[in-house]
Amino acid sequence: MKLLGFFISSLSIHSSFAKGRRLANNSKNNISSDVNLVEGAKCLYNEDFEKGTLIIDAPGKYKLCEDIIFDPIQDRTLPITEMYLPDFSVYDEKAYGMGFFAAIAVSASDVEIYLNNFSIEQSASHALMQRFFAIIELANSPFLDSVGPAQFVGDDGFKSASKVLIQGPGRIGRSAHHGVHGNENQDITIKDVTFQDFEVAAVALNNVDNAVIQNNKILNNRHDVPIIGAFSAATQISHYGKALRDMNFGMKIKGVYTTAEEVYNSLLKMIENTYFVESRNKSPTFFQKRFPNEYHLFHNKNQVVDGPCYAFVIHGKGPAVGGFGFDLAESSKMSSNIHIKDNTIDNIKCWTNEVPATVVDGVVQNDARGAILQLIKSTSNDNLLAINNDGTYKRNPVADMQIMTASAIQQGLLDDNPVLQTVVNTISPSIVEWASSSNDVLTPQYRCNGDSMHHTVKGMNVIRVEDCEGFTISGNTMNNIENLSDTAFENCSSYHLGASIEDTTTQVGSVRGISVAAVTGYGTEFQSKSHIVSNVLSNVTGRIIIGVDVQGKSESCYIDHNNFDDSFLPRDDVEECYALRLRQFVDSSVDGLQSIDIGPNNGIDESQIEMLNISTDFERMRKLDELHKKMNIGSEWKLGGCPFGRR
Ligand SMILES: *[C@@H]1O[C@H](CO)[C@@H](O)[C@H](O)[C@H]1NC(C)=O
Ligand SMILES: *[C@@H]1O[C@H](CO)[C@@H](O)[C@H](O)[C@H]1NC(C)=O
Ligand SMILES: *[C@@H]1O[C@H](CO)[C@@H](O)[C@H](O)[C@H]1NC(C)=O
Ligand SMILES: *[C@@H]1O[C@H](CO)[C@@H](O)[C@H](O)[C@H]1NC(C)=O
Ligand SMILES: *[C@@H]1O[C@H](CO)[C@@H](O)[C@H](O)[C@H]1NC(C)=O
Ligand SMILES: *[C@@H]1O[C@H](CO)[C@@H](O)[C@H](O)[C@H]1NC(C)=O
Ligand SMILES: *[C@H]1O[C@@H](CO)[C@H](O)[C@@H](O)[C@@H]1NC(C)=O
Repeated sequence: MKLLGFFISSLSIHSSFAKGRRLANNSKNNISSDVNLVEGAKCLYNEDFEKGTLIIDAPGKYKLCEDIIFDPIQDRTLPITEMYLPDFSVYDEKAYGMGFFAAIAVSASDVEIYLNNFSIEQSASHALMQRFFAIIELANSPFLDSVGPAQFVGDDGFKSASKVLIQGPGRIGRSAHHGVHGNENQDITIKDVTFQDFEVAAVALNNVDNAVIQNNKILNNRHDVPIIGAFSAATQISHYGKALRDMNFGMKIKGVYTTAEEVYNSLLKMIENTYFVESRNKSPTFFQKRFPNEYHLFHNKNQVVDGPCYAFVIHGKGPAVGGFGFDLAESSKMSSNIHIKDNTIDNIKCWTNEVPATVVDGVVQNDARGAILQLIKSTSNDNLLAINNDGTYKRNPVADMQIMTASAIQQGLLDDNPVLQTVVNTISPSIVEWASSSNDVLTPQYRCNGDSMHHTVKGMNVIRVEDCEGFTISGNTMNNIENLSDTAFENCSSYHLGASIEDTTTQVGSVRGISVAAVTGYGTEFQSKSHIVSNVLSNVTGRIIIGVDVQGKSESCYIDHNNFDDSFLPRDDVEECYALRLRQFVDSSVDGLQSIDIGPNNGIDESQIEMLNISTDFERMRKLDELHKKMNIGSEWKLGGCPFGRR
């Protein structure tokens, strides 16, 4: 497998060399102000991305030499669900088993990428079909070993990038998840970049040491997302459907013998119809009229991602999918020395779409890829997806395929392999039996506070720093921040076990400008405090709004000169609004070494500071935190899927 990595790197370097000639002959590429910076850098063109992800696994300097649209169609004659599948003789089956997760994957040290005043983005079609994506992934895999919805780490092991510079001017555009994403990185600098049209976050780094995110400009997150998470579930499960079709699988569904081929064909048709609507730029009205079933299952009424939504996230080890941190983690699992400075963040709209998760014998029912078996939507009057009012199974091609796949796995008919892993499925035999029958009645129990993959819902957090020692968040402006979430689902029998329990009624979340949790100062002596200074938040929409939220047992932090412009108050839709929120158990005495110091220049009085007294919930809080940490270790993920789903 070592050879494979080498092969890919030589492939990418060769193609870049070939392009070098073009630069010399193209005076429009001679961007004068940058020429010194990018001297010796290899030009990147669309051609470098035709085969898929550009893998950078050796030190080097690169620059964009034209606007790049990542659209790696491999074979137009295949169904849309297979058009973009990587060539596994070139790309690692495990890392790329769920498709091209990045335009550029950097797994080396000393790499400089100059955007060179050009842009790089995912095509709208690829963004539709590949829902997990980063323009730049700072590793050879999007997840650590045994973490995530499948096993992504190949025989080469997980390799992360260090000493990476991503330098603007230039634009990092459309991405189904992140602009830049990484795990376990060191020395990452992202400067002067314009970010636009990312769905989850412009930058998300887990367990990073020494990062500078400075002077970047976020114009907006993506506001034309056509579909919700359920569409991703459809495309992912379709690959299992194809395998089941090829082995002539069939079973009773709702009392009638049904072949995998029939279900696969209907599912494919739905995906193709949705692709048609997106690729021809058809209106939602057209979508609804022409393809009502597809519209009912997949249409995104808010046109923004229906899950977690940030500008910048710094987190400890492991993916940021659980609740907010509480106790300080051990140093090796914390990010350190982070600077988020002088960024302009504008026009962020988020929709926390709570997906009620069916629970059987204490276990959340998710399919082989970790997507929830969705029986109902949390809101809207037409909310039944896979259950009828009388409690019988309601057919739809996505649920049918999830059920068939579960049944085949339970019968031992699907071997676990890197491209079609089976361990993640938790759909139980009793649910399969229910769906097979025409008149069995299910009285579902719904677990709330999770999204379509049962990630903990956390509301909106524009800048989130968590599990971190030593950070400066300064000089950032956040303007036009809008909450589009619905009210929380009411018929919950339990709540996500990884959720913050400070207030379950805020399960679809508050709007936080800056959230820090389980953070401390620089260095082990705590002599130098972390800083949250000179940030501006303005024009925020939401029911509960908090300018700066210091969560968990955070310590050693200085907060001053922040300006929360709440001149828009009072407003009917805003129920609670605080410039600053602290927990009573944190030490906020001025000048204490480990205290949270509130400076005199935040322009707020006591009425704008909320002190949460959650002492009575301490025990539960601690239990949750243990789960949170376990997840970060990664051992829980060996079971597959979201570890909380198992409890
Ligand atoms: C410059 O390169 C383009 C291809 O990028 C080619 O079509 C053109 O002929 C070249 N011009 C010269 C003067 O070499
Ligand atoms: C490119 O820029 C360099 C440095 O500014 C300049 O010397 C050179 O003439 C330029 N070349 C073209 C083709 O514009
Ligand atoms: C980048 O491009 C814009 C217009 O596309 C131009 O106004 C600007 O001067 C360029 N910046 C640099 C550094 O070349
Ligand atoms: C405030 O933000 C909302 C939504 O983001 C936007 O529609 C509105 O124009 C903004 N208002 C001002 C005064 O900028
Ligand atoms: C909640 O449960 C009640 C009683 O079972 C039912 O009448 C109501 O429709 C449910 N609401 C939703 C949103 O499912
Ligand atoms: C915090 O809440 C507990 C229990 O509700 C109460 O006993 C205690 O007095 C409260 N502390 C403060 C400072 O309000
Ligand atoms: C967004 O915030 C949530 C949680 O506070 C509320 O329940 C929603 O009603 C609110 N949505 C809108 C559109 O304001």
